[in-house]
Amino acid sequence: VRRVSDRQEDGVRRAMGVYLIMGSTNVPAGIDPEDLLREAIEGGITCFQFREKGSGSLAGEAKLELAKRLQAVCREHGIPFIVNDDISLAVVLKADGVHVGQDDEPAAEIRARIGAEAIIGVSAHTVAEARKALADGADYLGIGPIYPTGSKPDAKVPQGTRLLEELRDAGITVPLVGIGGITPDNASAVIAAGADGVSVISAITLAPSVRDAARQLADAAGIVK
Ligand code: TZP
Ligand code: MG
Repeated sequence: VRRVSDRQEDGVRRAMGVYLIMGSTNVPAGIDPEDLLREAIEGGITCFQFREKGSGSLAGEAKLELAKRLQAVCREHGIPFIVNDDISLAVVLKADGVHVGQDDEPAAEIRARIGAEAIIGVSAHTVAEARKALADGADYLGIGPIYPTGSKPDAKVPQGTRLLEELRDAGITVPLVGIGGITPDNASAVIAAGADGVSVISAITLAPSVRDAARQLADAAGIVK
């Protein structure tokens, strides 16, 4: 299996800490996604995923332009820029990685397109899905939804922190990030269950203070700067 090197795995694990996911539809009206991202970085996020998805989302040139702007901000600050689903976009932009779900291309095929150095994340909902993704060469797994989420209409039933615990009990040591309904109040439970970090949309994008929310999540996740 072709996976990132051990040295890179440390970087991936650290990047999972506070992993912001965002597309244009997650951003409140009147706010520039670039400004929101900058503020989240000031607050301490460690990774960013561009997820342009769902009704009202951008396509074509507008999607490409926004992706480039957000990637530039990430580069300025040394934050990994991961693209959700759109492998071609990731290749064109030379993104740091991609994140895919169970219905997307298998990681092994993605690896052939995106290159040996890129980070591949896969969403998994069962131990079997996790093992398959790892066998295919995934570098980290997204586990969830942990708690109920308002950000993904087709999300599966929330399963709490159980799968995280099961995966660690099964001896799986790869970087894991929890997702779904995670907030500064419940983030420490996700870490305690075995996650290396927390990924969030609304806890940051809809927060009264994006900076404070990111900082609180970083504290709860035990991020050491
Ligand atoms: N996958 C599982 S839950 C989810 C995704 C993309 C949405 C997470 O959004 P929020 O607002 O952090 O619950
Ligand atoms: Mg997908």
